[in-house]
Amino acid sequence: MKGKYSNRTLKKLENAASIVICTGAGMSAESGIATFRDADGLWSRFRPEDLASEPGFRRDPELVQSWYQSRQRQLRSTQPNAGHVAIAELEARTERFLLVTQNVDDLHEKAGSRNIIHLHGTLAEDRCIDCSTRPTTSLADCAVLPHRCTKCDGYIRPGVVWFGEMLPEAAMENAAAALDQCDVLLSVGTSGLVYPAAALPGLARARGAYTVEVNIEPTALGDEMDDRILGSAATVLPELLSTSILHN
Ligand code: BV8
Ligand code: ZN
Repeated sequence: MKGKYSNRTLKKLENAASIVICTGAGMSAESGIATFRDADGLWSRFRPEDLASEPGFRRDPELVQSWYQSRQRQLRSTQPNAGHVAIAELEARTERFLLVTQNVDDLHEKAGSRNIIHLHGTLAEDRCIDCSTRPTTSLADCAVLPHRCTKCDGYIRPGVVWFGEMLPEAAMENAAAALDQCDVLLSVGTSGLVYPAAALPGLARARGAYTVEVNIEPTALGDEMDDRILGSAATVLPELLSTSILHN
């Protein structure tokens, strides 16, 4: 295994006092959650604007609610993979660590990660699109759609950030602050097409961080990084981040 990863990357990881890991949909692929842009991805069946945007939601609330309902229900029987676990274990032994995810699933939490920023919200916090009231029944538990607010009869939406919506208040600020002084940034399982999330690795590099991409295929984001590791999250991360490889 030793020869599999560049010594420079191993050294950087071994000596890093501060690490930021950015994850995308590829992180959850081996847990059975479809990515957005791979051949069988979520977007291959729908256009993002039609589902993951407020105009798309208002055009067809029931279609969008059913899409999120099925994604929420899927999470109930979905487990984190070895990549999620490796990230949580690394966090436990790193002085300063931040996980910045574009994913709206709860697999990093299920694997034990603590210091997480969900740049695009999560599937766990439905709310009324008009009065923001949190419903007592989630979309996943709603027997008959459309699911409406008991207070104002507005439609219930998922607590995710849609295209054209601002990210959560402090999300980018906190992520950028962590990048300011991180020694190593790992970008895992993202095509790097969605902004402002896709700008984070470049920010880190500009501030002196050593940046590494882990992906099953090369991406434009990875072209700008110090190292690129071709492989899957659930295979590479347990090896790359294992104490055996980093401390001998
Ligand atoms: C905003 C939540 C300010 C919902 C999501 C033109 C140019 C630049 C920007 C824009 C533009 N026009 C509009 C914009 C802004 C827009 C944007 O970036 N659009 C893109 C499409 C060009 N961004 C926004 O609107 C953001 N807000 O900018 O606010 C503003 C306000 C008002 C008006 C204007 C601007 C909000 C974006 C958030 C959208 N919400 N998700 C939900 O999940 O339902 S996006 C969603 O898609 C994800 O959260 C994630 O961000 C993105 C998916 O990307 P990835 O995670 O990278 O997944 P993908 O499938 O693409 O790639 C998977 C990768 O994994 C692949 O590389 C694959 O090879 C790899 N992989 C697969 N398996 C594995 C693997 N790797 C490792 N191991 C494996 N096993
Ligand atoms: Zn309401």
